[in-house]
Amino acid sequence: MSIFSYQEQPGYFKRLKEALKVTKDEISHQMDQVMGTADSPITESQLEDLENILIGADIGVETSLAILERVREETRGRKVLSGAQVRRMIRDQIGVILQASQEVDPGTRSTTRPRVVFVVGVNGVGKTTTVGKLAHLFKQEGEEVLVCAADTFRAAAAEQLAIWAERTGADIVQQGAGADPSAVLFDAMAAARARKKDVLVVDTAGRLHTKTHLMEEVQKMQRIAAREVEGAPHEVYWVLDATTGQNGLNQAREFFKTIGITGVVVAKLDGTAKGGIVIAIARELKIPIRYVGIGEQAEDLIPFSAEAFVDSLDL
Ligand SMILES: Nc1nc2c(ncn2[C@@H]2O[C@H](COP(=O)(O)OP(=O)(O)OP(=O)(O)O)[C@@H](O)[C@H]2O)c(=O)[nH]1
Ligand SMILES: [Mg+2]
Repeated sequence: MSIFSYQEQPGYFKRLKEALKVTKDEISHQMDQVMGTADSPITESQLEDLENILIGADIGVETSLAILERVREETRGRKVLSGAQVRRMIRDQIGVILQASQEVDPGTRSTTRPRVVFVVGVNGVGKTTTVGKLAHLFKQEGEEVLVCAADTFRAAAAEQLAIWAERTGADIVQQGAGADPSAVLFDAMAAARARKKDVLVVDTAGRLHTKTHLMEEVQKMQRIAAREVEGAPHEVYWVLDATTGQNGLNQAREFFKTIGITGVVVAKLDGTAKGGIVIAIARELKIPIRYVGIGEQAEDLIPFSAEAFVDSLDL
């Protein structure tokens, strides 16, 4: 089953566009100011300004330089480019970067039952909310869902997940605060099998990559999952808070060294001017972006589409 089936969902583009509006307005507005009339030939000083606009939009220094380098190559060859042409080239470059990262993995779901999905990331990025939204999305797609409250660290975490389970009609497995997350996972995997669930979505405690024992805890959970269900965890989603911008990227690099990540979920894309981070992730991490969070409600998680993202950015 393709995980991109929701692109056809009514209002998909409209919702993505709305979430990206602040980022888009910021980039567009600044580009308009730099370019002046779209048809006059572009100068080197304008190219430098454009570079800074992209960096300011959290596309990342490395990625912004790479995008503009392609434009410069073109100007060297053809000498004179209009502002409109440059805009189009930047847009195309962004499209190529996003598309390339998506091709790292064909994006088909495991057919193993239960499919096991881990949700990991640093504190407060939106993991539990993402688990709730994923439960909703999978339910909508006709799957039976079990969620596992493996964040036993924060006292209210299981309670928060239980509310999401109730809201989405998913089953939940939880234990008391302070329980071993691997033990909760073990229970949840047994329950998922016994109740013939299609998918088990596992919420984990927030952790910093610098805390070795916490990173080892996830590795232990990965081993438990693999022992109990073939190929598990089938997905490990790393949640990034879009509002943290470049900081998130640094956290990701460290995280990915220890834990095998299969996909990125960009949460809190709504309302941030730092939406460009999506482009930096795509180019610098080379891990496919699977979903974006565009609000706090159950339906506010949409599958990522490179094409739709570029269209919505509308440069
Ligand atoms: N606007 C917006 N808010 C979001 C989104 N995703 C999560 N949030 C909010 O971000 C806050 C933190 O979300 P949680 O899901 O609790 O984050 P967490 O990573 O589980 O946090 P810890 O378990 O404490 O590490 C909550 O207030 C959520 O409602 C999103 O896509 N958009
Ligand atoms: Mg949480």
